[in-house]
Amino acid sequence: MVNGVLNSREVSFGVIHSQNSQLGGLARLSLALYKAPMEQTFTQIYAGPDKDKDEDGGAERGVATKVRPKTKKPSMWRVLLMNDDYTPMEFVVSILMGIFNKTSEEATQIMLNVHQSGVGTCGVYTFEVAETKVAQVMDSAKRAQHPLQCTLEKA
Ligand code: TYC
Repeated sequence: MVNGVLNSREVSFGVIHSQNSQLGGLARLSLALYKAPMEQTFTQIYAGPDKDKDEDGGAERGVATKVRPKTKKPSMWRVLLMNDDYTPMEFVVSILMGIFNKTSEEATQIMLNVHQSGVGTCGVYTFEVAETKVAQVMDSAKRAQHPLQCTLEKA
């Protein structure tokens, strides 16, 4: 199966620009998500012989493609903070204020919710904003030598 992205509304058989195989899996994912609002995505289901050549006495063969309509809204991602027994409460509050732009009251509420329930939401963002915030949290926690964990999930 080959996945790709085309600019045009028409999907022409046989013209499939394969994505750069040198890119890593995450890079390909980011690229696809970034391009999604502007372009159509198609999936090649089966690449058989050229239908026009009629090499098989008129049997229905060829390249099956699915064309999806243009996507307007980007998907949203929830950034989650995990509880642990060692990260100081003050550090978590400072992370929520500094990276997630919460007020002192909001940050304290979220921190206490995570402390009591085990997990809590810091915010919901587009993929690239969410992954940047997760990286900032993990970097700050690592530098301060706290075991604080932060992840993202599709909203
Ligand atoms: N449980 C931590 C403590 O008692 C505080 C804490 C809250 C840690 C939220 C992580 O995401 C967290 N010091």
